[in-house]
Amino acid sequence: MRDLPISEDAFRAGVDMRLAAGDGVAEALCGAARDAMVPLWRQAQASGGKRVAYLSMEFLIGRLLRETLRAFGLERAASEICAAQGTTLGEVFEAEPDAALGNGGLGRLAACFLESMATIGCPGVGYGLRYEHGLFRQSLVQGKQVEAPEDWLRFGAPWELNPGRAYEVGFGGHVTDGVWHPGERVRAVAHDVAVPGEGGRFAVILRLWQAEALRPFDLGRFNYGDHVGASAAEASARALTRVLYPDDTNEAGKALRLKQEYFLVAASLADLMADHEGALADLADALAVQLNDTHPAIAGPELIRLLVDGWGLAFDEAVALARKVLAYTNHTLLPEALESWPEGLMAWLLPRHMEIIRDLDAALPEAGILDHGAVRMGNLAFALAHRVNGVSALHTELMKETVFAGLHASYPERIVNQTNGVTPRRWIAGCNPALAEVITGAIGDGWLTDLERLSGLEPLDGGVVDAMAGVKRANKARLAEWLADEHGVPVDPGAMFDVQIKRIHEYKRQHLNILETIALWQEMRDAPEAGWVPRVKIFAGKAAPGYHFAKEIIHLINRVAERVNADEVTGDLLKVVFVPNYNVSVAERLIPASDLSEQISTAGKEASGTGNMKFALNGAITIGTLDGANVEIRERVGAENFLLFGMTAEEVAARREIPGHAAEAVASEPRLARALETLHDGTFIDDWPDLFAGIAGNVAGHDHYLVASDFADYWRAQREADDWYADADGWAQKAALNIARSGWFSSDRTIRGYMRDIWGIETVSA
Ligand code: GL7
Repeated sequence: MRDLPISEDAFRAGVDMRLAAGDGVAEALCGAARDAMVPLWRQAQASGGKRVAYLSMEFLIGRLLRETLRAFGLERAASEICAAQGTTLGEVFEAEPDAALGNGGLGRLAACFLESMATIGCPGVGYGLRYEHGLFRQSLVQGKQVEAPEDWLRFGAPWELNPGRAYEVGFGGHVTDGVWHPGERVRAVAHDVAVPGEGGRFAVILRLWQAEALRPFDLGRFNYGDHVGASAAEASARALTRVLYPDDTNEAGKALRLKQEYFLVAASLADLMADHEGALADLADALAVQLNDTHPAIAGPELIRLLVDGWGLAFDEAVALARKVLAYTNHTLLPEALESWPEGLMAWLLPRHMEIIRDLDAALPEAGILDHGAVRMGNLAFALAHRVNGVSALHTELMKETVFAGLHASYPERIVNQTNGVTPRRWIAGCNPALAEVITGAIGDGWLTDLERLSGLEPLDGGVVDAMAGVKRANKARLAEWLADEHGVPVDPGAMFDVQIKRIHEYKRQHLNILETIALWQEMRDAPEAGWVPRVKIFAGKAAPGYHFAKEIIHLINRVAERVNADEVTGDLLKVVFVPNYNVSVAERLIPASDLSEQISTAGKEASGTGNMKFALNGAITIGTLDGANVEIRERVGAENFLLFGMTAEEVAARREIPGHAAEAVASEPRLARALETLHDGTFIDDWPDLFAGIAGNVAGHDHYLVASDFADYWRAQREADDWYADADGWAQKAALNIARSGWFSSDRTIRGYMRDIWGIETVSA
């Protein structure tokens, strides 16, 4: 085994130098840690064998300092440096802005994947966009979501390395005799962030493209007196990578978004082809390109264009070669999220690609690429991939039966499953170090890079279960303090912490949760002495700015919180908290302190979920439907350690066909009917009693997401949760079993699956 690229001494010297140069402590630590990675960065760039390029419009990386220091074993040295400077490492960690270059699960998965690749030694590179503004900052004004731009670069970019690579990317223009003459060109400039793996022996590069003008400043125009216009080209180019589209699963079919997608793809493929040294025929032996959802699906036509127009391959040969290189991951079945671009827009922005797409459609009529004047990106991605994967067992089966039924019939070998995973470095060791210590005490080192070793916690030792319960108590006490100090809500740390944190979306059914909360509050008020198990209901999540219904749900939760938290009758029996500005760092704070994990989507809608895995690994018990990876979590942790409720995907489909299903469900469930009343009788907002009537009308009316039909069973499961929690030892046992049996949900396992089944790549030893 090679020595680490940095010793504690070298690190300290690096920090000293930067402090002497006037950097702050945080900048000095980041800078020295980054410089420590330069050898790994060089090594990762020089990879000789086959490698994978992971193309994604989103990488939700979060903070990097804590993870980097841990990977290199530099935490102790860093703490000492902080102490000498009169601060603490914790404070410095808190000062780092979250890099939120993603919306939610899809982007966070991409970040976990890079870290896992670096840990297990999978040669690869991530390609994304360097959005100046990541996902918006959410604040609450009178309970309503207000968006402000997030500025993660406000302190500069201490993690970036400059590879000195740039490519021209064209748009628009025309095609003459098969040659594309773009009407507009911009430059894509690379900014690298090295993601180190555990032990700091290997790193994966995340290469983020920023758009710049070819000629940033027009001196002629300036001299002529047009002082603003002189910089117009720069402003227009910069707009390309200015903001992340803040939509989660709803696609906004905007030209700028398509431009962003092509910009990512064109720059990344140009970079990869520039690095390809062998014969063209060997391309697929040197390179695998993974498309993270359809967002980079224009990579298919772009690669064919490069091969045909640039390298002179015949169209059929180019298609075959492109397909050997490309693979596509589908992350959602929601119809509104399946990208499709009008042919007119595609032809205007990318005329040569549109020709190629038409040729593909003619050559592969069974693929259904063109449909009613639109390019269906899922079908295009499928047609040009040698493997198409879903992200949980259930989701993959549903893909075969629904969106891709026709394509699956034509290409039965193509669809495979790779159930998602999460990196245990960040999601156990980083965010819950005390739990990691208990685990190491029980089963020794090594589990962080071989998570299935968690099964060695069984048979459970009473002392270990108690220690885990103690860690949970301490985490909850710390969270309670933070909720009181930062958010002004005092809560009882002994209460059950019941947590739903994720994007706000009808299919994720935060409204089911808040309606159950209202019903619970009502029953508690009716009989406050009835021996209730105290609860703290915690919510967090952002709504897409244009998603009105999701924003109403946020508003409702906050209004309920205001009323319930001030209620002296229920007092500490029930508190409701909406934590603003949910991001990776907030998740890292909440998950280790959670008892109950809410995974309550309408069955068939959540492709996988990854939060569900993080909670189980931190000893929370799931209350959930048979949806996405919940199914596999339940199989592994055991039905007796999982609070199941609700209809199956099949039952959901059947139920929807029954006219009046919601009204019937409401009529047969007085608790729900009574809770719905409060949405238009002024209970939560007396000067505008009808404000939430829209939500009530939806649930009792059309109710596409079957909130009403699943309510009674959800209530039942929640009361079962109360009973379980009342038995503290029994709960601690179940929580410990969730930890011991969730080792399979490491993203290391997922990446090994991609390497074996999709990429055909072997690990390298550093
Ligand atoms: C998502 C799915 O909704 C989510 O269930 C899944 O865990 C994640 C990663 O595979 O991908 N698909 C999607 O479009 N977004 C997701 O989070 C935004």
